[in-house]
Amino acid sequence: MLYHLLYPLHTEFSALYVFRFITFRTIYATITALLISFLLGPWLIATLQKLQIGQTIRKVGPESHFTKEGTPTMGGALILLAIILPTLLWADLSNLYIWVTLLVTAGYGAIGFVDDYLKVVKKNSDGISARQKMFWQILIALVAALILYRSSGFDTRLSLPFFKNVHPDLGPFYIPFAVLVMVGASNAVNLTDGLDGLAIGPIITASGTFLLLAYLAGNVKLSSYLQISSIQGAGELAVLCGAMVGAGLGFLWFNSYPAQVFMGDVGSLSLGGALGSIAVITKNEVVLVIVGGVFVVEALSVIVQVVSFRYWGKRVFRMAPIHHHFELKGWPEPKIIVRFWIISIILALIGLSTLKLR
Ligand code: 57M
Repeated sequence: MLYHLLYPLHTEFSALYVFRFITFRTIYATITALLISFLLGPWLIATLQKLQIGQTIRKVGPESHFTKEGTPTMGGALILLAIILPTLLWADLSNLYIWVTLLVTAGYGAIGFVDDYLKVVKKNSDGISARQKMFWQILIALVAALILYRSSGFDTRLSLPFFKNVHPDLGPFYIPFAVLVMVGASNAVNLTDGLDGLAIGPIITASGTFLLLAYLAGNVKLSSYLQISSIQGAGELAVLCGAMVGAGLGFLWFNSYPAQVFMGDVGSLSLGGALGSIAVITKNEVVLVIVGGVFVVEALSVIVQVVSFRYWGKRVFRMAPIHHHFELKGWPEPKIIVRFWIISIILALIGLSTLKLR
């Protein structure tokens, strides 16, 4: 909004020319998101506590979690606000990619909100059924994928790190592929969100990485120098990624061990969906598997555990997702969290290195 209001005035006030720069608007979107989180965080936590919107802890889980009973949840609503508002303020709102990403983020947030609301407020322990959740996730991703597919100049060729000359053209199959990436990312982040700060840490590193990747993809000179897909308009997503970094850091302030608030499905589903859609738009779906490796491993640990238990009656991990395995091995919660963060930073660096390894 500010871009549309203030940039045109640069002919009279030359200082306003700065609003043209994505870098400037990205920095201020990050700061705005941080301010929103810091200003509203304490109020939100107090309100959630007053309304008794607290987490119920399942008794089958690690004992260390029993003390977390009643911790306010649905803090993801604040994350959403701290992403959407700064994006509306600082991004170029004529950019299609911004709206597609906001559609997936807010849409998945709405699914998560209804699920949390049913579980926590209405005390319906199952929330929305897994099947219904999947239906709405696929539907929203499908709408987003169709909009992208029909947009002018959308490239249906897959971009692969390490193989600069291999670009398999998926044609219309790009649509189900994009849906898979968005739905998969959303559910993987949801599974990861089981220890204080465990999901939001890697979300911050992944958003920061995609901030850079989006900026580079949108810059004609830099993308051609790096031999990556050049996507006109993708650079604007750096502003949204900046807001994600700010919102993530602001939330971590309150979610760090011992957490004062959990994000709930409203946070985890929407953040995963946001990352998935940004990866699709910037043609970094495979890079997302590396950068979001923590989420991938968490999801794989569940698949391996379920398959092995169902077919061989044996558990591979003491408990899945894998963070529970380490908890049951006796690792203190903060140690698991920080080690997973360290791994996510290493993976982000490897993901960035693929820019040169093509
Ligand atoms: C959500 N939710 C957390 C919080 C958070 C198929 C199966 C593997 C599914 C999986 C599952 O349901 N995962 C999705 C995980 C829950 O957190 C809430 O949920 C939101 C995210 N959606 O924001 O509102 C608990 O996680 C802890 N937590 C923190 N700090 C945080 O910042 O400590 C969350 C955020 C919270 C809190 O304790 O209550 C969750 O874990 O439930 N199911 C599981 O993960 C279960 N695993 C399982 O059943 N494993 C079996 C299967 C795979 C065969 C096995 O290994 O044998 C475990 N979940 C729990 N207890 N709670 C089992 C033990």
